[in-house]
Amino acid sequence: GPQCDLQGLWRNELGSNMTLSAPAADWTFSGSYHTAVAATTKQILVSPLQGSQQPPGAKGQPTFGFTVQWQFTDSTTAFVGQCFVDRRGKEILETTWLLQEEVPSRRDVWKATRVGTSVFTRIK
Ligand code: B9F
Repeated sequence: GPQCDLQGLWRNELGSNMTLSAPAADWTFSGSYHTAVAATTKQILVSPLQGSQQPPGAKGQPTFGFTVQWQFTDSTTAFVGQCFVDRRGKEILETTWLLQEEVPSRRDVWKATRVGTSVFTRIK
């Protein structure tokens, strides 16, 4: 079937946009993330991401992971997921994320991590 290509411009259900670069020879990639939501009064800044993927196998629907270092807050989000091609040949990224908030002390670690799922579709 058709291969799923991570490179390009993607949008999720929140309206967040990200661009992913072509993978390097070792299947690492970089990109940028523009979140549509932030739950903070701070101004949202486009933030860098770094990731890697499995080499596309026979099915061409590789798993991948990347982390985003937010440029406007002391927190990090890690995404893992898989790239799928549907019957119409449309590419979709099905992901799960962990958002780690910086907390003042170990006493607060219990509330430091949020989890969610996100679906990205290609816009370019
Ligand atoms: O909302 C995050 C944040 C961290 C500390 C103050 C604000 C930063 C942006 C995260 C964006 C997330 C969503 N956007 C998206 O596209 S990453 C997963 C979601 N998918 C207050 C304290 C901790 C969170 C909110 Fe904060």
